[in-house]
Amino acid sequence: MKAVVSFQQHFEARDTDIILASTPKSGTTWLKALAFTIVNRTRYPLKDSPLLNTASHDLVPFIEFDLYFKSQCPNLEDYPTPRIFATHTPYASLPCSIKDSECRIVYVCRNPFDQLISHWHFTLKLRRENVEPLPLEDGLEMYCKGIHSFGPFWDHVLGFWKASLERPDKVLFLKYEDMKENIVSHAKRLAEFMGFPFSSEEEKQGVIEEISRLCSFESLKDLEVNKKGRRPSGAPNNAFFRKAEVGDWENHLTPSMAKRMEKLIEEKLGGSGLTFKVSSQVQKDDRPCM
Ligand code: PAP
Repeated sequence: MKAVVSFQQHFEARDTDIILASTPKSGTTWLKALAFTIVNRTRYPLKDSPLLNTASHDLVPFIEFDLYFKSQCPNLEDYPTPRIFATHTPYASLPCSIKDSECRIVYVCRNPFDQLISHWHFTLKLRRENVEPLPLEDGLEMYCKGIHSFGPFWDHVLGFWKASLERPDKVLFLKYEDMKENIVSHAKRLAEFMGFPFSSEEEKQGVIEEISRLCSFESLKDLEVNKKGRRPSGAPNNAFFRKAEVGDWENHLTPSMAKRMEKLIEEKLGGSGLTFKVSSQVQKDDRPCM
């Protein structure tokens, strides 16, 4: 909380900044890898990409956890332009300078069913030895009550969703499931939005495909740094790479748990125009979950 307050009070966005935003477990690690690699592709040839030996979370720091957690006024002047930062802070709580400047925000969201399961697994993996594992029933109960890192899921996604509708040049709203379905078209869209479009020459050479491959789950999870490395907090980097599947929730939630989630999401997001693909099967005929 202290770090978020310092971020709100002291962070001065530049017009050239790129802010990657998400609620936890929605595709942040992936988005960081893609944004960093796309923006820096002329600086680092892909075969020497820093992504090969540095965790995405070290290449693109979280403003709250990594920068303002360590210091109330971190020195952010020396970051190369464009500065790329990440945040889990909800839209309503972002500093004015982010909202008022020309800086761009990329938000990635994920269907709430898979996001819940991914978050639950993450908390199980990171829990201290003396803490009992949280039963999924209790995790769901907390989720439904809005007890969640960085606030209730629906408030988080709706804040950025509405901002993306009002200011599409400022906020790009991406969905994890769409990216899984067609990463090349999304990488292209991301590059254009960030102001680093691929040239037709690059397209012909297959650079977008190459970047998409480099940043894929399969590629990143097998890198030494992600298998063995650790976050400064001690958390293993491999905790950020589990299954990366659309619809894994079906292996965990009972029909009645799923029904409860469905009702909740309908109640919270119904009428907003925001829908999600919730399983690879449903994905085929592109039906929303509500
Ligand atoms: P964070 O918000 O704490 O940084 P985040 O990266 O958003 O976490 O979420 C981790 C999820 O993204 C994991 O999903 P899972 O639990 O369902 O498996 C992780 O496997 C997935 N993930 C990590 N890297 C990638 C990637 N390159 N492509 C697709 N999914 C990924």
